[in-house]
Amino acid sequence: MRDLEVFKAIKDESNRQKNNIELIASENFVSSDILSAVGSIMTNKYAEGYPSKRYYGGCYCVDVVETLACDRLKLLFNAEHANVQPHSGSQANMAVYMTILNHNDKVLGMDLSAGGHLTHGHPMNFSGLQYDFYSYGVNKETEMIDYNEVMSIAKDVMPKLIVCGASAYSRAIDFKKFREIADEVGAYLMVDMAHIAGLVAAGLHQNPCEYADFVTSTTHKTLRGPRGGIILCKEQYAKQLDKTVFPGMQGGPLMHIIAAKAICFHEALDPEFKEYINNVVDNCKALAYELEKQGLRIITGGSDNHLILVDVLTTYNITGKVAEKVLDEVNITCNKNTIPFDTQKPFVTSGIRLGTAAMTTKGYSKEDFIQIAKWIAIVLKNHDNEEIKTQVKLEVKKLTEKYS
Ligand code: DSN
Repeated sequence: MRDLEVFKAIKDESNRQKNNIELIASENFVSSDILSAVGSIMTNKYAEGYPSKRYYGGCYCVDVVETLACDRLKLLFNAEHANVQPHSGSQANMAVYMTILNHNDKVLGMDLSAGGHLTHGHPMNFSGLQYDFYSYGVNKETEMIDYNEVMSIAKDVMPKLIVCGASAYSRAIDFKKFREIADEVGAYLMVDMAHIAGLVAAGLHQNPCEYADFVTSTTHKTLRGPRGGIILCKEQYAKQLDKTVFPGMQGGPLMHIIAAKAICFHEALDPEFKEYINNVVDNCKALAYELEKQGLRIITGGSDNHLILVDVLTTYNITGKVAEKVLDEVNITCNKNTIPFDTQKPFVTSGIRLGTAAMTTKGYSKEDFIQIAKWIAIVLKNHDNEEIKTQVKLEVKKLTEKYS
């Protein structure tokens, strides 16, 4: 019997994705080919092990997709070794830690409240529980990473591993400088490029594979693939890393997701992808510029990538939590986010995070993003005014219909 409740929720979510302006910086819309692979019969197959070294029979078809995925991924990022089996970005990070660290080893990562990720040492996450994490943040004036300060903290801590990469940082990260810092203190360097992987693939950001011992990422976000994780590393760590992922950490890989990852890398190798990422970045600059023109304070004063952080508390005296809710009321979806040196709790926050990857996939232009910035400003400024919100919601509907 068909599960009507679940299929109703899927239909409702499909309508939500059609009718809303999606500005969550970590989300995107996959191609129909990727969607077909995710929903394919590859999900039926067990394939513990690696291509041609499996613990199950009948793996000759899934071997083809996993080999294609690894080869394409290495080509995309000019990497020596690739593992496409991690189920998520968090598990990719966990696999690297388990490969090179022992319990309680010292690690230096970016503070979550300054833009880092949970798995970069948050005390409630496995990373902070298993390892002795220290953190660096951003400079109070510039709100950007201060590499001299990172060097100084690294020299004090003498970590075994330095983790860089972020979930809410709108500026380019200098991986070469991080390599210099890691070398100075004799640490491994891991880059979590989950947010900017698409920019790296398109050549719009320094390639961390040139500098880091390990590079992890998710395949959704700017890379525009299925939800999942990947790890790239130098050949010298390949054998140990593969062993950590399987049998160390995971059992059977998700072959339908690996098939979709292979398609994602194929799409990202196409010259059209570069054009897409160029548009993502241009659209983000246009969004930041117009929001600032409307009087909103943008963290760091702008963006080099696909996202911006907006300080709504200073500008309109509302919290990120309220801003997220009010924008949702007019069908603009974003997430509340802490800003550097935030005075509010993580579930409340002073800011919102906005990204341009998803709506650029739908074809939105700079002019559209300028219009969206105007709507955001007017709605936040008049967050109690039902008439204004109703009017903006109608205008949002016209725009989303134009692209559906
Ligand atoms: N870091 C989250 C985000 O950027 O939305 C995902 O793990």
